This record gives sequence, structure tokens and C-alpha cells, in this order.
Amino acid sequence: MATQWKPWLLAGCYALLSLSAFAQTPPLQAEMYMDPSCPCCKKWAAHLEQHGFAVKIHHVANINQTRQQLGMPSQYGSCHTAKVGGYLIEGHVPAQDIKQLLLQKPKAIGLAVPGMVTGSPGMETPGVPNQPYQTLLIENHRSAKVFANH
Ligand SMILES: [Cu+2]
Repeated sequence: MATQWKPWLLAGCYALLSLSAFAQTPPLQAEMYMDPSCPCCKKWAAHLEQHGFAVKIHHVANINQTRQQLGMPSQYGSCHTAKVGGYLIEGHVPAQDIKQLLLQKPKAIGLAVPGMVTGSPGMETPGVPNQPYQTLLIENHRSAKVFANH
């Protein structure tokens, strides 16, 4: 039997289409691992949320161990590690760098801002001048290169 013309069905499809067209793009998902007592980690999570990320926080007792388990080389370590789009993001990496990474999709472990740099997102300290820093692209366990200068 031939499919009958069902205008109401078509109207329903258009309604769905226009709904999805006007809906906001889905937020970028970040899974973040941090020590619950880390205030600058929370500030970095807020920074990501301000830039359109949905952040799911996992509290861990030993972030060094978790970082190692996730696969971020410990020499690039900072206070928190996040998983975003198949990459690992270590430390106070600016949201714009993560978005750039997701656009470029290089073959890499992820990005890192090692240590705790004053002035990086979540590490802003009133009265203390911002330090210049670099976001590193961690290619593998032996090599890394500069991804962005800040
Ligand atoms: Cu920190």
C-alpha cells in the first residue's frame, strides 16, 4: 500500500526541525577530577561553565594518582585533570584553547598548563601581576610543543 500523504506528519517534522535549529548548541562536556579542597580547581570549573562547557566534577583523594591513571604525564601536572572530547586537559588551561583543540583535532594526549600560574583562568590573584605562560600540546609521553602563548 502506498504511503498516504499526511500533512500533519510533515508539520510535525518541521516543528521538530525548527526547534532543533533554534535550540542552543549542546554544551561541551568536561569530566573533571579534583581534590574537593582545591579552591582554584572550582574557579577553573566556573571559567569553563562561563564559556559554554557542562562540567561534571569527580572528587578524588589523590589527584597525582588519578592523573597518572588517566594518562597525563606527571611532569606536566597541575591541580586538576579533565577529560574533554577524548583529550586530557591538565591544569588551568583557558577555555578558548580547549575549543581550538577540539576544532583542530590533533593527534595528542591533550593540553596542559603545568604548575599553578598566577593569572591563568581560576588563578587570578588581586594585587598580584599576571605571569606569562604557555599552554602545551602534549603529543605523547615523550614530546610536547607550545600550543598557545598567554
Ligand atoms: Cu589550581
